[in-house]
Amino acid sequence: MRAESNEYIENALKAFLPDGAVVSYRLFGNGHINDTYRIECVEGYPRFVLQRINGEVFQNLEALNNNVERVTEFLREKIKAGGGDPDRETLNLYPAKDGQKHYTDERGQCWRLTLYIEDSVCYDQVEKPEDFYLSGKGFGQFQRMLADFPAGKLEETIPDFHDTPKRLEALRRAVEADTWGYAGRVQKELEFVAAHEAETHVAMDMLRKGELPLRVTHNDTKLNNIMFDAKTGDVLCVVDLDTIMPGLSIFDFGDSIRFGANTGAEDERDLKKVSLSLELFECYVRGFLEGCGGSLTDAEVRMLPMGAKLMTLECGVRFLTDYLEGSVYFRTAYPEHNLVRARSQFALAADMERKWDEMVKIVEKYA
Ligand code: GN1
Ligand code: MG
Repeated sequence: MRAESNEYIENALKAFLPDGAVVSYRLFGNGHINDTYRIECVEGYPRFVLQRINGEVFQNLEALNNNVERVTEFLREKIKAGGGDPDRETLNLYPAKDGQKHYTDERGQCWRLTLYIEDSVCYDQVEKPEDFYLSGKGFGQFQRMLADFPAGKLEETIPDFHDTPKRLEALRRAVEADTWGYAGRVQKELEFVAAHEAETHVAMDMLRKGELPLRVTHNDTKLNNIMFDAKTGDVLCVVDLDTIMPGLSIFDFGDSIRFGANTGAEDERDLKKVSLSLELFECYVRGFLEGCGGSLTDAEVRMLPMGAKLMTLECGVRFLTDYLEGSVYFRTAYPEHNLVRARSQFALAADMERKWDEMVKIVEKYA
């Protein structure tokens, strides 16, 4: 696991908080990209979450900070206007001593501090189907809240993030380079990808033809990127706003299904445990469509199952690429971790194909 040296963490904390305010810090959460810590303070201070933003992944930190600041300010006002609690229902960036909402250390590493949301929980796997329905509603509402956010003010923090054909090109380059000599081990996976190549173009083609609208989307709608109220059980706050960019609604729908409607974990080794739960799929469809509140076009609704398959295939392709490149992008716990993840994604995509007609029928039922 990547983790920063204490000296850097403490220096970062000093940029935000007065000496003596911090009591302790510890690694927090299960994100694959940034380093995240929970900060305990002396009485009189709230608890915080400190993050070092991964500058290898996010090469344009200025754009990222702008996006997150603008979106959270916008959401704050929306939540206030709707009678909600902006301190709990969106991320709150805590300013550094110099007034900036982030701090860059002497190595150029960027840090931010947000309020820890008390009495909240998040899940790495669905425990109750109702929670998954609520997460769908939450991500749908999130998208609807941002519907009138001026998309022109958002920068692309990672260009072509969900351009699946480009992700396949990157895989091809990794196979050609075969830096670590692993390509021979993944022939079966490469065949699976090749067999699906043609359909990976479908969403980007529809976007280009104007058949799917460009919206402001979250782009990383895993179940563990939404917080629930520990007391009421209701969905509270969408987090991990680093990839908010113009995108397609079916990406947000699809990534949630990829992660949350899988009967196994994202990194399940036993592929017999990996499958699409149609029950959970249905819960999410119901929640997401409710949350979007009729704002999706017929074409978007019709393409929801395809969004799920594309995001699953694409994520598998990204894990496989990273495996071939020596696991430099996603945080891993052991050497084959990205290969295990890729295999489970492909197994899930294959199961979606077996259940395709049912998926389509479920979407039609709620459309
Ligand atoms: C990363 O940061 P985290 O763990 O929420 C990744 C997503 C992947 C996901 C796979 C910026 O998300 O795109 O879908 O891992 N984030 C980035 O679990 O690449
Ligand atoms: Mg996350």
